[in-house]
Amino acid sequence: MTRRRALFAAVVTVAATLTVTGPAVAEGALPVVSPTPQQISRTSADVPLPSSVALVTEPGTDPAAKDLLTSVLRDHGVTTGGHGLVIRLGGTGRDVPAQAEGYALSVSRSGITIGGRDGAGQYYGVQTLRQLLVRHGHGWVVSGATVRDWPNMALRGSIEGFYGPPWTTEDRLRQIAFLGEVKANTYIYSAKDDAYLRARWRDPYPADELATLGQLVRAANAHHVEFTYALSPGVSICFSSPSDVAAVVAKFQAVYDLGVRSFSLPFDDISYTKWNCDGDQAAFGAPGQAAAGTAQVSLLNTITEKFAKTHDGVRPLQTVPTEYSDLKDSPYKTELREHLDPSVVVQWTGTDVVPPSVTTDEAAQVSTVYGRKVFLWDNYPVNDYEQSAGRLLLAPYAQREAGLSRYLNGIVANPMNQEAASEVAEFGAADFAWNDAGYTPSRSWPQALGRLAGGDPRATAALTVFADLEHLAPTFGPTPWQPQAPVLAAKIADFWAHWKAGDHRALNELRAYAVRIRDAADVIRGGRVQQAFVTEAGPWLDATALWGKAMATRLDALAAATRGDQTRADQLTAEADALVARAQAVKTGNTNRWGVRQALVGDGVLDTFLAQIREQS
Ligand code: 14T
Repeated sequence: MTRRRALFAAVVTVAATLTVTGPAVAEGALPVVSPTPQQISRTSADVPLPSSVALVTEPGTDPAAKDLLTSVLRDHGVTTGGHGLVIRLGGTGRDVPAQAEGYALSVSRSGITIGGRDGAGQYYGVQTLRQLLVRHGHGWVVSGATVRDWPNMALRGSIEGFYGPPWTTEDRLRQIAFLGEVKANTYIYSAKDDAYLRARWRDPYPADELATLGQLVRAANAHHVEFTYALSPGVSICFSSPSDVAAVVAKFQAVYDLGVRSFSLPFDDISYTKWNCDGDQAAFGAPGQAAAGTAQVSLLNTITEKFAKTHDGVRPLQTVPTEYSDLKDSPYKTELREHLDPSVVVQWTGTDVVPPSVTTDEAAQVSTVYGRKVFLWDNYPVNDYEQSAGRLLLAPYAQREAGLSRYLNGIVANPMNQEAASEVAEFGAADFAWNDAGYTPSRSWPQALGRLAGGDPRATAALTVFADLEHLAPTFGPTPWQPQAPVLAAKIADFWAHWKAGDHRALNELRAYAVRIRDAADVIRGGRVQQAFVTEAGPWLDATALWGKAMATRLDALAAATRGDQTRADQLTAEADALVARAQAVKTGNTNRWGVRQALVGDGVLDTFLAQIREQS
């Protein structure tokens, strides 16, 4: 008898009482599971979910995975009373993949088995099971699937690294739970407003702030998320000073004691060609790029030796080099390549701070330059820079090339000041980092929107219309890397083609879409959409309703003019003008570094079209 059989022997009697039918009829499409599993197939007919199940665990069962399974079942009206369908949750079994965080899951009439390579694997197996539950009549069925799954990249998640109003504790707790849901394992705490991370990096936290951090760390651990503590001493550190090195260790020790096991020392956005003390000149020579590299390497290697390698359970130290947004070799990068401890994880943002795409060629080059796989700090959907002022960035996660997992050990998305709205892009980033080869924006994005809409189909459709109007993804230059409102733009192009050919039915079609724009805000607010998103998106939703109404009214004016009723047309044009003025007056609120701005909606597409159509009516 295998170890697993022995452990499960206690429930054999329960299983035996079930009526086992002949070979199951295995047919029908499986629900979409996100992130896309490495292997998933239908191997059984769907299994009805009874109101009570027998939950069988082992001594090695992960407590977070068990809690999650219990709550998923409870949410579907199922108790774990000990009778009914058998659900086994535990450690490695025959089919469990060898990769860290991997899991195997099988669903059949004889029971459900989830085996994980480690605790995270078990937890992810349960996250997949949750997505296999499908409504059937008044109850639920479990899709008859067999899954073998593991991540392609070891580090997946987000970095709170933006400027401007920070996330609240509530935002951070919501984010951590979200990350666990999408099988992401990393939240890097690099909040620009936390003075104890940068300007006052030497100072210990006051008790209340330490308590709040502790709350976040506990939440992270409960969701299999590594709370990564990123201390940025670069602004004032004296690299050669033993007391400054001791201050870094003391700061790390304080959060280690809260349960933190992952650490970063970022050197981004500092001036690296001047020293902060005379001692550094003596220790590392005249200031310059190579000397800066030597000094940073000395700190990173010392902290690796003195802290990371001497403390139980601590992960490899991470850093953001001062040169983080290009591929070119340099004296600074040469120092890192040649002398940085090979365990240290190096971040990189791409060919620019906000690159138009990330390709495998680029990642291959940068991994050669840094002498290791790199960790992508992905500056999407962050909206703290001028080109993103007035915007929510709701386009899909895109333009990252399949195959990046050969050169990247992970991806963290730098999000918006708006936490819930960031989950749209982050969902895609987590999906891609898990399985880059299996990733398609056209499959992932609707899942992300559907999730935000709480599975409400009408609200999902309304969110899709809204997100199209918040689709522009800027770069630091004048050219966006994703266009504004591609769906609306295509509908408008189609309208003009028909209209100019004398086909006036096109007007009704486009008007129907204007009505969907007009009503999207009400549908979103009235549906099962995540409340935090509705609150964050408030001004943009208000503006969308006005723009939609203006568009419908303009089309009505065009229709009136076309049938020769110019009086009515003029009246409608005036009404539309007033609506446009009101739409343009909607402000964002002071929620970003850029302050109060116009809440932009479909800009460059919707406003342009309304101006064009005004000429014709
Ligand atoms: F360290 C980094 F990888 C990074 O991206 N740093 C900042 C980041 O905190 C910020 O959210 C992001 C988007 O604005 O860009 C980086 O900050 C910059 C970098 C610039 F080159 C801000 C302005 C710049 F001109």
